[in-house]
Amino acid sequence: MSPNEPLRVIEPDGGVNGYDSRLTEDQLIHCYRTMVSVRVFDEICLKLQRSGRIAFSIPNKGVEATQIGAASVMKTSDWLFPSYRDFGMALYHGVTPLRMMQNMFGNAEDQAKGRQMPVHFSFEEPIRFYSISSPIGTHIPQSVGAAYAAKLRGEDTVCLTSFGDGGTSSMGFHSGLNFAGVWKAPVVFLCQNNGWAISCPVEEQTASEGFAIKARGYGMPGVLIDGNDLLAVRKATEEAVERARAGEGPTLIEALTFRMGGHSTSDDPTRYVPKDMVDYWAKRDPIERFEKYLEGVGLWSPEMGKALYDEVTEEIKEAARQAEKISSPALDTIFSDVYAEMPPHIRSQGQAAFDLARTRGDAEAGDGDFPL
Ligand SMILES: Cc1ncc(C[n+]2csc(CCOP(=O)(O)OP(=O)(O)O)c2C)c(N)n1
Ligand SMILES: [Mg+2]
Repeated sequence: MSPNEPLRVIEPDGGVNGYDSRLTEDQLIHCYRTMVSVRVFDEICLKLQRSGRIAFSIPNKGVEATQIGAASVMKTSDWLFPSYRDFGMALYHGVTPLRMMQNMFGNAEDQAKGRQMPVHFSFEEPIRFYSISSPIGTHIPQSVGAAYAAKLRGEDTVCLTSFGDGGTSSMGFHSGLNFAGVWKAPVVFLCQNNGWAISCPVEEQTASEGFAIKARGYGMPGVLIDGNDLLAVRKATEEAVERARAGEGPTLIEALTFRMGGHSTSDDPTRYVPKDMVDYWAKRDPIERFEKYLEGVGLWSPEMGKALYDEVTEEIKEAARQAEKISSPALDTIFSDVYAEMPPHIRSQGQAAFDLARTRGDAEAGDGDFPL
């Protein structure tokens, strides 16, 4: 697909070719722990969905290094404009698995009060994690607007905007990159080329020789990297963020990776992904790659890996247990945060609906007069 060699830092044997990530030992372990957490969160969500306890989930197996490598460069004063396959970015910056599980169950503690689909997280802290939107590519121009606004205000804010190979076919991609190029908005565009847009292979997504090359048309650098190499992702993101902070404008990064699972829990990839492709990428697992690197610098052993996996599994299972116990949002919260001042006709229609729900007993009606 892309004829140019992607940027690589971690060699197959775990050695590193001349890049200093400046990550401390603790930070390296944190990157590793977060990648493992993403994978375990997926495994547990798949079981929760298959047993009918949550409605839906989106797997990240295979793309963990791209998410975590990029997130590791961002400051908490920056903005993340993620795709639905990016929750590892939030985990990296300290969002707890419990907060994420509240969303998966859509319960009363969920940041979005159960009004979003599972996996469509939004967090205001510890990092600004923009509400994930399902319509593909819509967040791209929004992130450019946010970045440009920050620039006008003289703030030192960079937006990291992540989307897939399929996202490059959206109108948002073209208008967003064009605007960012012209106005030198401080944005890093991270295209996660994971080979598929649901069942559409990347060869049918574009007639060009790849995605990084498209940057030229918008007057910005385009960089092709190995997305399963956490340090290569970090290096390319660092350079792009530096450019953005220096007022030099946006960069488009194309990270080559692979979606090792289905598109979502509603998908069966064995019906369309060739087996030899799955085997090829199984040998290039981003977590195993990073383990080799960590082992080479004396930070990893199979025993350490097993202990960390068990610890993370228990933490995420406990988060799921707790989130499952919390009740659904009260019915009357459907109007919270919608109006500064509730229009009278909405107020009376809402009250009538909630009174009906109370009489019928077929929905949780909350525990007070509407609106609370
Ligand atoms: C505008 C729009 N069109 C179609 C869809 C249906 N859809 C959901 S995910 C998806 C594939 C996106 O693929 P990609 O951008 O490569 O991201 P990936 O899922 O591979 O991470 C599609 C077509 C949608 N959500 N929004
Ligand atoms: Mg894709």
